[in-house]
Amino acid sequence: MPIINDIPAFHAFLTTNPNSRILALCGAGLSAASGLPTFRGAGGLWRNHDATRLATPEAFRADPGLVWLFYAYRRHMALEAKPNPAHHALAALARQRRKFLCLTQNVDNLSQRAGHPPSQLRTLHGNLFTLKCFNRRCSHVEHNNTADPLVPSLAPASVTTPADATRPLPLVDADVPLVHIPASELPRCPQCASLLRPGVVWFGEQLDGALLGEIYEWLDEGPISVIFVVGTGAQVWPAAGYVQEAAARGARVCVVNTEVAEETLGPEDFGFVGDAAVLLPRLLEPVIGSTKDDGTFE
Ligand code: BJW
Ligand code: ZN
Repeated sequence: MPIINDIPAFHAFLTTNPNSRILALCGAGLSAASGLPTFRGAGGLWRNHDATRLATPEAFRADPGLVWLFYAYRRHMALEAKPNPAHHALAALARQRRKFLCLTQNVDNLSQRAGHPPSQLRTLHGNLFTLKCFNRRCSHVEHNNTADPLVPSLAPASVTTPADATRPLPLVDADVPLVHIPASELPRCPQCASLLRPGVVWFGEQLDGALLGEIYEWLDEGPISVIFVVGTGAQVWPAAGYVQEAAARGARVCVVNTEVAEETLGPEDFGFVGDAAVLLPRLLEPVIGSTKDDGTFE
């Protein structure tokens, strides 16, 4: 039986391994307390929508306006959101423990905004605020573009009136008619005039090879004491594979999620059921200290 919701047991484990290597694999649930929806499950972005119509190169080729509307909305939501105590706790852990590496599948930039040291953060699926040229022969990339709206035709995705505040993403709300945005009104590459695309990794696309190489180098540097699996369904590859990779290097798995499938955990593993924004600061308290009113740690 895994160890479920036993914070003192986890604290004892953490403090008896002060110099060990720690890995985290994070997903959309990490940002749920910041008000950003997850992908799958109740309230998920893809609940009423076929993900392959929005997050594949084929979808972009077929209707770049529809895909851009989806990402323009996500950019707007992420810009309005603030990092939550879970992002801050992981950033504080990184500052305290140089041997901690955080792999995030999230593209919302919230870990970066929480001050997570860049050398200890790997963004597996890219970033909403990176723009890339869709033309494979062109190498144009722009980082940290936070313009909102990006172009006038994407302005509808940025509208957040009080009446809209509780509305789901227009694309998944069947009552909101979809507007067709012609390609001529979408963001264009300054180098070759092809369409720009969001700098995220879509289904069927390879993750950045250099980034994967760096992660394997880190994995192979030695044993790992624990892998935190935070707010992710761990269903998407290759990200999900890092849980097994860490376990194969000795790591105990520590799942922090509103839903924990106990049967997937080993007898030495930990499961904590609840909001990552509440649990992570408590779980990490022996290393990062207790939370102060301003959200930092002492
Ligand atoms: C809370 C909470 C709270 C809620 N607190 N918790 C090997 C085997 C099988 C399939 C494949 C394979 N290799 C490749 C594939 C195909 C594919 C894949 O994995 N498919 C699976 C679905 C089966 N993978 C790929 O295509 C990848 N490319 C690749 O491998 O290239 C080589 C290759 C290509 C083709 C064939 C073979 C090899 C690329 C994957 C890219 C994924 N991209 C997306 C979109 C990014 C852009 C965007 O954001 O729009 O990334 S998909 C989407 O899923 C997004 C996420 O990062 C990712 C993971 O989702 P996540 O974060 O886990 O979210 P949810 O919603 O699933 O879960 C949220 C969790 O939080 C839940 O558990 C909740 O309970 C919990 N939660 N509130 C704590 N408050
Ligand atoms: Zn270009």
